[in-house]
Amino acid sequence: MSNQCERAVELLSGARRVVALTGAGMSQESGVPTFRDAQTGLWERYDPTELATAAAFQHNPARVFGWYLWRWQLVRKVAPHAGHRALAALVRAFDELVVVTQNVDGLHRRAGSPDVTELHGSIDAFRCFDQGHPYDPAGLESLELPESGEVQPPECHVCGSPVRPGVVWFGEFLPQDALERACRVVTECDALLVIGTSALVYPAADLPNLGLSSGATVIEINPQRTPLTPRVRLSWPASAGAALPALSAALGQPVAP
Ligand code: BV8
Repeated sequence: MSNQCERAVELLSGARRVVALTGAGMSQESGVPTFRDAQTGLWERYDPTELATAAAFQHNPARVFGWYLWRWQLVRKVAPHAGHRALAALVRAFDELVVVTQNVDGLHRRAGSPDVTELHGSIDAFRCFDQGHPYDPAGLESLELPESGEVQPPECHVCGSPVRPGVVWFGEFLPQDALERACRVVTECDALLVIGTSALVYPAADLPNLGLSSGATVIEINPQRTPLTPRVRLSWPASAGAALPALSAALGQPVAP
């Protein structure tokens, strides 16, 4: 068992309520590119923060919708990795383990985590731009993306406005209930695991500060340092896919690789 794993077990002993705050790095080992990674292929010339906005969608709906369709089709083909499954198993090691995720890929739910708060929505939930009417993407999963990657968004069956992904774009407010729940559970938790996030996107990046000021023991799992690293109780420089299965095994909840 690594020193960091031993230290994490020590720090978590006695913890009853735990929160796991996850970012794009949590899904990297499932094959979902993170935001910090250079965009792959078609998208390498774009900055994600310039595509993930309502203004970008209104300016070039086909490019933005094509990007999300490409990501949505990718996410449907990948699976949760052992780190996701370890987080789901760790629920049994504490009275409560809430996953608060910035990710929109749904992999925590698919891994079996029973209590997941999605701060930035879900790439699976399509709705129309003007009035938020839900849109069933059935049939889009097999749509071949053209060379350009640009796909004209379908029109809402109710009001005719263009269909957008059900995610929170930059400049948009987070779902009030999700943010309020995240703040509440972080304020009340004994320990906060911060996994696979660059801690640069707000207001999610404020949650670890809220945990620290509420007296939580904060453990960061990330191969890279982040602005949070100097202030956490334990910095565990490892991937989510390596650290979390080691931690769940050490806490008596082993998962298959
Ligand atoms: C808002 C959905 C109110 C879309 C996303 C202060 C307060 C409030 C707002 C702001 C503020 N300052 C600035 C803002 C504006 C903005 C913001 O934060 N900008 C940043 C760029 C500075 N915030 C907003 O606009 C938010 N809205 O506040 O509303 C408002 C309203 C109007 C006007 C003003 C304010 C909305 C933010 C949500 C945006 N939507 N996602 C989509 O997915 O397409 S954010 C998106 O990017 C992701 O969801 C994710 O949150 C973020 C990327 O961050 P990470 O998840 O951390 O991923 P990243 O790639 O950065 O890092 C990966 C990490 O993993 C790295 O550290 C790496 O080392 C590590 N890693 C890699 N591999 C592994 C690993 N770790 C473990 N294991 C591995 N294998």
